[in-house]
Amino acid sequence: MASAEDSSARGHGRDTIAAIATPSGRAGIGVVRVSGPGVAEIARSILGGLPAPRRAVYRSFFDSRGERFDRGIAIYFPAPRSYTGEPVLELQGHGGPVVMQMLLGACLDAGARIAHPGEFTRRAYLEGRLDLAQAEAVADLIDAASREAARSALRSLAGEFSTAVDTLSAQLTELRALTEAVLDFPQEEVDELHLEEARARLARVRASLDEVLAKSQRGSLLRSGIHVVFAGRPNVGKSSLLNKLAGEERAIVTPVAGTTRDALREAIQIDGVPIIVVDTAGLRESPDEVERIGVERAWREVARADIVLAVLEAHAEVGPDEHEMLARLPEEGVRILVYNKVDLAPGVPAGRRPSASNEVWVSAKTGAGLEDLRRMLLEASGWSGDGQSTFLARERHLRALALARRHLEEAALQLERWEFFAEELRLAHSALTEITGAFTPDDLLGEIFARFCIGK
Ligand SMILES: Nc1nc2c(ncn2[C@@H]2O[C@H](COP(=O)(O)OP(=O)(O)OP(=O)(O)O)[C@@H](O)[C@H]2O)c(=O)[nH]1
Ligand SMILES: [Mg+2]
Repeated sequence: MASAEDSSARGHGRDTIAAIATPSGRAGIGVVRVSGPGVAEIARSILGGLPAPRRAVYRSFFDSRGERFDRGIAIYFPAPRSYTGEPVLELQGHGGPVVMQMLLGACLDAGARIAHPGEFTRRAYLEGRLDLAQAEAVADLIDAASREAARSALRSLAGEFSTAVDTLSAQLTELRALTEAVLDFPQEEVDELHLEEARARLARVRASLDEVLAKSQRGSLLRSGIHVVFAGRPNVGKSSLLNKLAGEERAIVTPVAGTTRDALREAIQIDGVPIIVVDTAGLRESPDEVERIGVERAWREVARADIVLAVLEAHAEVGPDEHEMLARLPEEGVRILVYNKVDLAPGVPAGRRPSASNEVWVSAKTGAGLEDLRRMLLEASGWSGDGQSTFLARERHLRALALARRHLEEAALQLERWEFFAEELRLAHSALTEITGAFTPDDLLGEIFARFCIGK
């Protein structure tokens, strides 16, 4: 039956691409993936015929001279119900480099060409199987460096992020329709009612946009890792705390004040959330040149921290030196006061106090209170723990959302000048549509897909 499922009915004159989809090296199995109008021909050449749709069949693989070189599984996905939306053939052979090269070579001999990085997913996007944000989520899922990043990428792949953006976009469309209707009758006075409605709708869109942006900003931390920097006077136990959080003796710990010189960074995970913790030199005036450079570096690290852990001693007075240090910490960003060595302060309980939300009493020696500190780090980074409230946004998405937001702010100022108001709405709208790819310039597409691995 020559329906849409027919192998050659789709493809729009495109060529047929093939690539080894599994990593190079030796493995039990390796997969070559083929997509395009030539799939039927390639199946005939290698397998002796096209397998039944979506069934795993066990076949011998033949090269172009009719010589058998492997046996394996073949699966045929007719268009449009395939990854790319085109006819797709997956060939699973034995996963050695020579066998895989022969399998790929057989596909090329039968008319395919080697796929560019990301070309399968690019075709999926062009065929409407995925929108752009979803296509990016494919790469993000593959590249996920932590469990939470993977979960978040999967939600984007399932379309949650795109749906949020589409909803915003639909709200804007309605508001624009209202505005354009007014513009069509320029001679009439814009009545109060229209103005009120526009104002109310604009406020709603802005609130929704802020919500999406906040979720995206939190999620983007999953990609880069949250930057947590220890800061404090010498000898308070910064390096000891870093070792405890890392679960390893990474930093040198001694009773000598001024032990740490260079900033030391460690990538850790708390509940699957990636966090970069940075140990720094104890902050004090020092005649020693090496230490002085270390202290300068410490301040630089503090300046770019997402969260500063200001370490104090639980058993000692917070004196003028400590106050001076605290006063020098940056205003913006999150600050947590960590009173270490609580084991030396009799009668002082470890952990968090209900009354002091950004303070915690811990002991790097006994481990007391550290669980509370971990929780506070997750909370301070905006991580709710259920993983539901973030989008694994890319820089590109954040920029587009922020741009849309600026245009909506501008629109709010132009509310009584309809032409300008309408123009700002249009600009906000086009920024949003770039995210899912409704209006995305070709060069941007090229840039996005070029960063994929081959075979995806
Ligand atoms: N009793 C007790 N001693 C601790 C605790 N944490 C650290 N110490 C000790 O305090 C001393 C200094 O610890 P470090 O971790 O090197 O302190 P630091 O803040 O990194 O010091 P600098 O690198 O010199 O700035 C060491 O002798 C540690 O064993 C703690 O919770 N309790
Ligand atoms: Mg140290």
